[in-house]
Amino acid sequence: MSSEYIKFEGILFPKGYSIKHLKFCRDEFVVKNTDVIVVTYPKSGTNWVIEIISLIHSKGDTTWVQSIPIFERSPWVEVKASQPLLCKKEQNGPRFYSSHLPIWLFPKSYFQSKAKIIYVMRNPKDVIVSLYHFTKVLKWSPFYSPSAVPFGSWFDHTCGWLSLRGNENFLILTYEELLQDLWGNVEKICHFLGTKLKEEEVNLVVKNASFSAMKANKMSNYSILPDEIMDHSQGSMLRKGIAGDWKNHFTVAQSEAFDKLFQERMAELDQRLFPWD
Ligand code: PPS
Repeated sequence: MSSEYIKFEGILFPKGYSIKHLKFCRDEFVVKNTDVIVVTYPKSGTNWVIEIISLIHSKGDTTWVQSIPIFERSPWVEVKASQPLLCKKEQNGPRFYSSHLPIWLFPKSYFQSKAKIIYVMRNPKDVIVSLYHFTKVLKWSPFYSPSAVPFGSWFDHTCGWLSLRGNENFLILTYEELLQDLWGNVEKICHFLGTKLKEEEVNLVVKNASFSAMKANKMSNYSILPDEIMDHSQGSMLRKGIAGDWKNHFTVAQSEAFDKLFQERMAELDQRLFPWD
């Protein structure tokens, strides 16, 4: 496993990122009013929401999600390989892209735009479990320590982005609520995007964005990435797809220590923002 990584503005990034492209992204990338951006801390359900918005865009039809890789349908804006694609991307309707950046490294032009952001959160205990397993699969991941995780602290990331809550172009979703009520959340996303779908189209989106459908779709499950990037023998991007797997990994002491930290860092915020246990 590679231990290469870069640091930009004190934040750790895996291989595949560069300071030049992170700077371009923050200072020069031009966000358009019609853009739809999925923003997350890693392992929070990014690909799930990309699949959902792809399917909403195609009214539940699977042609697009089964023919174009998910990372081309919604490229990562901060990744060097994505930027030329996004800068020339002229598609019918909005541009879709994704980001794991903390708010202070995000394209500055966003803050003068009407672009729509969907911010997806997940129980940070499940985030770290998912990241732990994915680190074994993704050869670009360095070994992480508690003080050095990719994209910085979950607390800083979450508090930063939650400062935008209440803005009409900013929708907050949680992984746990998607699991509990995918139908209701697809409707919520349609409403946010201003897309009207018939009931049978919503049903198709729900069916085709399920864990099993995504796991079976080679354009969404990352199995097409070459062995230089992913060690497919170690697992897959779509691993378990459940809430609460942390209970199989954390000791009681680790869980209590984390809860204490969570209280210290998040006490000021409305706890209904965090619907997990
Ligand atoms: S990444 O690498 O940061 O972009 O990963 P991300 O997509 O944010 O998160 C990966 C986790 O999301 C789970 N996942 C899903 N869960 C339920 N249903 C669907 N359709 C789905 N698609 C992705 C995926 O399994 C990872 O979670 P874990 O806990 O590892 O299974």
